[in-house]
Amino acid sequence: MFRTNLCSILGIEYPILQGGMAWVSDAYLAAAVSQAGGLGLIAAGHLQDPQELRSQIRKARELTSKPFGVNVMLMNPAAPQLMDVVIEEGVSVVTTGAGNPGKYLSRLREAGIKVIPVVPSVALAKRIEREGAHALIVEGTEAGGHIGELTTMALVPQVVDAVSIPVVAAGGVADGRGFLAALALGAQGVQMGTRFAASVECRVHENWKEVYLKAGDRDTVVTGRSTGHPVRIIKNRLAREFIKLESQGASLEKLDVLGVGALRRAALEGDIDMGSVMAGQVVGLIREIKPVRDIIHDVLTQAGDELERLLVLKKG
Ligand code: TUI
Repeated sequence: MFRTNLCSILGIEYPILQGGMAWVSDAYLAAAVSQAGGLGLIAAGHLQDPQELRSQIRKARELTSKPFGVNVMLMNPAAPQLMDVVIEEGVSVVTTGAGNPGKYLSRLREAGIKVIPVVPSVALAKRIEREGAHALIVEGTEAGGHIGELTTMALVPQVVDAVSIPVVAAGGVADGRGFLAALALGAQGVQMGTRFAASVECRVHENWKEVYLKAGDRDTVVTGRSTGHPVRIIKNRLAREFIKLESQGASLEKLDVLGVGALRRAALEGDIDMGSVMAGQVVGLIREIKPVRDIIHDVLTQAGDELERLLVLKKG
């Protein structure tokens, strides 16, 4: 069902990737998604100790024999050491975010690891294809966390036209309608973050999940535009104070005081007031915390139903 070439490249059943979310997606979530036929990703964005990543990878291996991946956030100062561990452990797939992974590509390829960088533009997509990526995650500004400027709807078809490797659409996808739309734009799969964070298997703090259930379409906001590192989070006291400081032209140091540790505070400690609750704009679609298996099943079923409806429309 909806099997694409991406499934063969990654050795997965369904073309659904789980976003690698720092402090949110650990070995348990990644293994659950892979076990259900998608591609789970262990996030390393928050890890400073490479040995911690090693034990996460080994944990996931205990939980599933299916392929899974690691997401390395390139702004993390520990990224080079984390890449070493990924190579030593022979993980199936690496996704990267927040930068150009060019300098790691040949080593990862030589180790037989599939590399799927997140790109926010056509220019970077073309460059990374030339450098040897196996596929690309094209992420629109609807996504949660660190984001680019263009929307998924506008960016995905432009990248699809510009490259010949498979494209995975991310940002704004949380159900079967988004999945089908992404395929219609030429993507061979989707990546979902917010939807999988709101799963039974995700070990993020319960307060975070509660926030997702209550949130509506206008409840996210972009912080950090003035710093050059825009981050979409739930509108809370932290977001309001951060944006106020930015509008007053606050220094990076001052903003850092508010921002550093904020994601950990929300995800681990459940501080949903002064913590950074990252979420995509689709958070308004999250109405239930579901098991990962049901999330994937429901996406595929809804996509099938919607496709049938469109085919009836086409017949007129
Ligand atoms: O990486 C993400 N989203 C993330 S990472 C993260 S961890 C964190 N962030 C802030 C504070 C504390 C922890 C939270 N969310 N998404 C993938 C993504 N990558 N979105 C946009 C990009 C991107 C941006 C610029 C990729 C490449 C790029 O290249 C610039 C260049 O030309 O080098």
